[in-house]
Formats: sequence, structure tokens, C-alpha cells
Amino acid sequence: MRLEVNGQAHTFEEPSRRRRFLARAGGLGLTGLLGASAWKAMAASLVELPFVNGQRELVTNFPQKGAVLLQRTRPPLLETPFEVFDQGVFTPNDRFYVRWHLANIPQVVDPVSFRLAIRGHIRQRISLTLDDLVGKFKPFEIAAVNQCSGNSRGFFSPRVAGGQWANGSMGNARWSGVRLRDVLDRAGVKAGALQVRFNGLDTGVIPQTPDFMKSLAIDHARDGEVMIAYAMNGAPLPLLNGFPLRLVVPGWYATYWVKMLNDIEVLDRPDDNFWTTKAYLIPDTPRADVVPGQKGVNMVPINRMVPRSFFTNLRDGAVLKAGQTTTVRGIAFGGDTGLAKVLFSADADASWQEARLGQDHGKYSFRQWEAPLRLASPGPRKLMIKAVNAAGSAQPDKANWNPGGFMRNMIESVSVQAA
Ligand SMILES: Nc1nc2c(c(=O)[nH]1)N[C@H]1C(S)=C(S)[C@@H](COP(=O)(O)O)O[C@H]1N2
Ligand SMILES: [Mo]
Repeated sequence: MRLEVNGQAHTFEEPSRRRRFLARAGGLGLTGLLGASAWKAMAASLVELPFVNGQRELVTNFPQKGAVLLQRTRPPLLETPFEVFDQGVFTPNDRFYVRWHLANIPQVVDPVSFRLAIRGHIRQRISLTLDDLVGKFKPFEIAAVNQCSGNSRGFFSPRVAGGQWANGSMGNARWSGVRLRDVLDRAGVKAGALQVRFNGLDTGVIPQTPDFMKSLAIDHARDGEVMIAYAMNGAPLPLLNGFPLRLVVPGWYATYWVKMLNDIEVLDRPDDNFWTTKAYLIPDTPRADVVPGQKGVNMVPINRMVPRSFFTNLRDGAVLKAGQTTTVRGIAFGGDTGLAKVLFSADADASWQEARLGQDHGKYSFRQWEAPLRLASPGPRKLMIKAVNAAGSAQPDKANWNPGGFMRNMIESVSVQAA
């Protein structure tokens, strides 16, 4: 099958050939591509993330993935090594982080027999092929950051349970596909529709495990930005990032970006499924911030992202030549809206200057920032970076805390030496 993305044709291999490819690339067998033993035989280098129990192996044996940090094999949790973010504002597909909740993930999806169902509170149930989506709907494209709600959870103090990510469970891509609104309109949403629920092909190992599903309010689903993507960065989605289709919810945390999307159900009642009502809840407080142990807090579903910025060409412990000017750079994003500015401090919060911003790829994208730095005399220095978004929301100087380890966005700093 052929799929055109930005005028570039991609040919999908036949399922049997594809299976062979995956077998070569990932050690796929009866034990499963994502089975526990495959990576152990690999000679892997170790990376130390900057928190207790932060040792990770840099592995290359997951299908369609280059060097990524292994946190867990089944279901896979793979983190993007942070230096990747210094190489450009779009995160390459083969370095893009991976997160799944359930261990039964199809190891191959046949793009020819694959169907996306739209059903529920609509006039007409429809079933779409990939060819239908590519050929019968207006193409839509957007650059957007996909960030796990728990990105940076490993830095929480006190520590909390959940995936122990450093800052690499995020990535930015150009997503191509179709607007969800156009697909819903084709099915004809009936009056009284309240929410839209999304389900993918993955399931739990035991039937008691609740299937992973997420829902959006009908107006959000129809806002013309939420989309069904069949490509990222001009190529079909890697299997582990949701081949052949995933939901893209610009500005919202990645938990809503349902992968291997094959079922869309329009609901005339609130979704009561586990993943919507019990998981991914945050305290309904400013910055989802509570005191450890705090009781009686109202909990709400996680939703919009908040601004963040990072250094990408400097790390803690870097030594800089005193008296010389270097360029400090990094990436920033505004969360659910664009960036207004990025501020850089070379003197531990005493003064701030506006960083120069790189090309604007749209309000949901990473944007590069850079600033000149000259440290006149030898000694330790604390450098800080702070994003302010178009809604006036600025990164705070104190860390937030909540039991889920969600929505960290405090100002980042690096400690360097001038010598
Ligand atoms: N079908 C399915 N979609 C899913 C998930 C999942 O477990 N199953 N996890 C969600 C969460 S919590 C995250 S952080 C993102 C991760 O996207 P990625 O693996 O493409 O980076 O996928 C989301 N979509
Ligand atoms: Mo996530």
C-alpha cells in the first residue's frame, strides 16, 4: 500500500514481509517482540539520570527505534536521551520516547485490512480504511509537542510511584492526517452528544485489566485542531508510537493521544471508564500543587500543558572559559498556547535577559532559544531558563508536588564553572 505525505510516497511492506523486518529488528518471536529477554543479550551502555535509581541502559533493539533509554521492556517505556533535543526542534521518529500501559500490543498491524470505526451517538456508523482517510478527507498538518503527564517525575521530592522519567518523555513532531471534526461530521454527530471516547488496538494481558481509553468533550473533539494522524515528521508512525493511526490533541498531555486508534465512540453520557475517571487525575489547585499527605483535595482529569524550557547544550558540571563568550541554547514550548518570551539568567535569578527565539513552527511546537554568555571571572555559576507563554503564564521557581507526579514545570537551572 502507498501513502503520500507531503508529496512523498511511502510504501508499506506486506504484513508478512513487515513481520520479518520486525523480527530482524527486534528479536520478535513467540516470546514476543517486547518480551523481557530480548535486550539482555545486547551490549548496552549505561546512562545515569540525575536522580536516585536513575541508571538506564541505552538500547537500540526496539523496532524502528534508534538509541533510547530503557526504563521498562513490557509494556515498553523508552525515554529520549536529552542530547537529541539539541539537534533540532523536531524529534526524530526513531528517537521519540515510547510509553504504553498495557502489555498486549499488536506486533504488526496490516495497513490494508485495518479499519477505524466511528460509532455511538451518530447518524450513521462508519468504518474507514487508511486509504479512505488519506484520500477522502482534507489533509491537515500541525507541529505539536507530545509530552507525558509524568515527564520529569523522577525529580519529584518526595518521590512518587509511576514511570521514573527524567525530562525525555516528550517530543515534538509534524503530525499529518485529518481533522477529527471532519471524520465526526462524516458520521453525523447527533444532538445531545457529550463526549467522544477513543480506543486503540492494545489490550491487557488478563481480561480484568481495563482497556486503555480516553475521552474528550465533544466541543474539544470538534475544535478543528484535534486530529487523527497517520504520519509524523513526514513518515508513517513507528509501530511503538501508534502505527497506523493516533489521536493528536495539541496543547494537551499525551495521555489523550491514543495510539493504534481503531475505535471512536460518540457518547451521550459522561465516559465512566477507568482511565478517564480514576487515572490521570490531578489536584484541582494552582499548578496541581499540594502538600504531601494533604487530604480532601478535589481531583480533576489532567488537561492542558504548561510552559517549559530547557538547556540543551549545557549540563550540570560544564566548565566554561572565563572571559570568553559562548552561546547557550535550548528548547522551549508554551504548553497550550505559544511562547511570549524565554528569559535567561546567568546570575542565579539576580537578573534576566530575553533569549533570542528561533523559527516559529506554530504555537504547539518546540522553539529553539539561544543567548550569549560571558562569565568574566572564574568560579561557580548558576544559569536559569524560564518560559513565559502567550497567556502570560510563566514557569514558577518552586517545584509543584502531587501524588501522581504530574505537570512538573519549574524553572530549570544548570550549575557550571568558569575557569
Ligand atoms: N493505545 C494507547 N495509547 C496511548 C497510551 C496507551 O497506553 N495505549 N498511552 C498514552 C500515554 S500516557 C502517553 S504518555 C503517550 C505516549 O506516546 P508515545 O509512546 O508515542 O510517545 O501515548 C498515549 N496513548
Ligand atoms: Mo503518559
